[in-house]
Amino acid sequence: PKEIFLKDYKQPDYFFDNVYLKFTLGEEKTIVSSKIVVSPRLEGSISPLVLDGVDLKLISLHVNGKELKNDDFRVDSRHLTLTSPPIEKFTLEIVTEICTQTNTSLEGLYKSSGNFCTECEAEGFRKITFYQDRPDIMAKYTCRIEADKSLYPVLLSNGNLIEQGDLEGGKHYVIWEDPHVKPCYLFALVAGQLESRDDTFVTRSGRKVALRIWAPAQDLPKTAHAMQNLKNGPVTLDTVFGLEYDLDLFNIVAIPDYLGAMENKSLNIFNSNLVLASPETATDVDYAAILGAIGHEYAHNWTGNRVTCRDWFQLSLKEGLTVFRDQEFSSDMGSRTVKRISDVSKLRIYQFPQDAGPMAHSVRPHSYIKGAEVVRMYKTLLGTSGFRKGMDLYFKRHDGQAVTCEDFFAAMRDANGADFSNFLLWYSQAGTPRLKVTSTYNAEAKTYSLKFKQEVPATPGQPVKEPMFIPVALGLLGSNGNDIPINSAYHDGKLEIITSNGQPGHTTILRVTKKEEEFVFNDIPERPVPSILRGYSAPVRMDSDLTDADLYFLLANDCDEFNRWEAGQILARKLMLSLVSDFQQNKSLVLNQKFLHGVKSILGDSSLDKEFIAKAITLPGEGEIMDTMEVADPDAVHSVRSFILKQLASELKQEFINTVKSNRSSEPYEFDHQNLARRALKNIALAYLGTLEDEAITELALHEYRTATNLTEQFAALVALDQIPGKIRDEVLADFYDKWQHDFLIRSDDIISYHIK
Ligand code: DPP
Ligand code: ZN
Repeated sequence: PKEIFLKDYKQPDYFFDNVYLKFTLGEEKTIVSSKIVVSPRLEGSISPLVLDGVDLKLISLHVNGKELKNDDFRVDSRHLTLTSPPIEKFTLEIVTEICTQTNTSLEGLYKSSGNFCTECEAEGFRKITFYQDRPDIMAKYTCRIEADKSLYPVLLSNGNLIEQGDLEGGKHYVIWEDPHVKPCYLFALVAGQLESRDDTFVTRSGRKVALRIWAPAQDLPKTAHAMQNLKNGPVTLDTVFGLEYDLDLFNIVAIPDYLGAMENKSLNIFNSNLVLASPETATDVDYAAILGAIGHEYAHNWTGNRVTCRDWFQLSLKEGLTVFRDQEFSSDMGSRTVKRISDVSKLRIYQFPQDAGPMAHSVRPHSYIKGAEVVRMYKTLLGTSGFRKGMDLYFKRHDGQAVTCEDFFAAMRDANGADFSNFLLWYSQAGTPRLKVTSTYNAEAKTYSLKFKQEVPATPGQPVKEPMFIPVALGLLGSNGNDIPINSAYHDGKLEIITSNGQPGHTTILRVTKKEEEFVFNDIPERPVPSILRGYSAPVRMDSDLTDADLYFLLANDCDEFNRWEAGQILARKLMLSLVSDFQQNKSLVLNQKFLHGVKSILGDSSLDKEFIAKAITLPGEGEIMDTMEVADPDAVHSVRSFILKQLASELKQEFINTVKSNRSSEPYEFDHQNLARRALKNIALAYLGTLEDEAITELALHEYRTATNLTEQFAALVALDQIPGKIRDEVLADFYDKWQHDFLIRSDDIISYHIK
């Protein structure tokens, strides 16, 4: 197929109003009959109607009840074209045969572990029947399914179940009707031997919604956590934007072999590992992933389903916004800072290297995580209530429509009368902007200046870049560690009144939009330490002239926890790089005492959240360090990282042992913030201790392994023991293997990363 460009978008010549589908599911072949009510966009004008279709066998074709003759249509391997369809509203009936048994593309309708299921995003529906397979065709669907009753007792599709009954020959049927218009990529069908866990939740307006999680019978006990998330999720997600679930039934299906998850209208489908969990087989990380995935797919009901994408170049319209919404949802359930740290780490590990390589592409068409950062920047610029106003206007204008990233931008701008200058560049310009910041303090004038210089590196196809609109969240810390109030500044020579965005402290949002610009803050009584890009307010790479002393000061004092963590990471990176250079010159390695004390004081600070402490005392990964080197030296980086870990472990041995002991619990596993924070801290302490070859530590880790009531703690103990060669290690590894070798939910990635070490 030839490449498609955004600029070539054309409105469809025909709209589909209603679609009636009938599936006769069979072992050899499945028959799909569709009856579509078609409206020409411009009544009276003739243009061919081109339908997409791949791997389909056309059985019959009728227009307004009359069979079409051969010269009225053409079929090739990708399309069915009606050369001169009626010029007024008409019905089109198509019968096709599909072979689900040989469909191994994981698109369209296919068999998976004995069940029928569908995946239609982005262009899978064309493998089910001939259709205008594009998201701007939004129609109401009714779906009848017929199948063998004993093989496929459960038959599901979108919307409400309006009829069901038995048929001759051991077959049965159901009819599902979805009252909401939708694009065909949100169509879904599932048929198989599944059982459900049932519950309900009540919407904001007091309507009761039935919740069902479907899975193979043996998996049902492991759906309790997902159901809990589902029950809590809708309430939380709804209240934030005043939205409400719009049907009386919400189905989730969890099946093995499914690729990820899919937000089909009222029938979300997930790979089992994004739904099933039990304390013995899932870690806290897995539990959090399930929370995020359930929240994400549910959130799509409004951001993606009710308002969808005009074309696939707009993918980040729904994905960026929905990733942002699930991030916010998970933040509200746990620690906001820690969630932000994890999301930013993901962005840096996965997105930034891609941005810098031959695969660099802009947020549009398909960057999920950077798309979420763009949505977050709207919120940073507009504040919570301004962002809400923008969302309200977006839904008011576009409910039931297929729209573009510009429409979202316009809603945010218009609802707030905002000046967003060149903000739209975030969607089209690829690459990670580099922001250089330099500072000067003028003691006589009591002014403090920050100069920003930005550069967006060239990427394939985009050699020359424009400067971007970068919201910089800023605090200026005085020597007492508190923020100095910021009232006004000269911005490129003009006096600007800078107002805080209402967040705690005095966080100010600077609008950095030019290649080079300067802000000079007035009435600053002493040289401050700047906390720049608080909460990581824009997805850029920043270099600043902060000294080590400044960074230690931020690490100890910044009211923005994200930047406290960031300061610690920058210090750790600097330390690691300087030790790498010592290592390369065969110098003996010595640990900086200031760094040791920094770690010690964070570890001992009982005012801090435990999960935050665990993040803050985790050293940057080897990959992250190599990413910043001209020539990567894996051996040096590994040796240096191991050296620091071991030094910290031996210097802080007693503190780490106390941390392990004081964070034990014999209570049954709970996935709540308090407990997962406790486990995170205990496990990092154990990981440090595991670097010491010490009998007492082996005993301690073995004790943790044996008494663990959950995989999170047991696995951490296993990893600690794995670092200490000997009989105990071999026995424990064999024990773990024997216990879990047959359970696919013990995540293969955990095991693989473990075996590679
Ligand atoms: N649209 C899907 C999702 O959001 C992509 N697999 O999860
Ligand atoms: Zn999504």
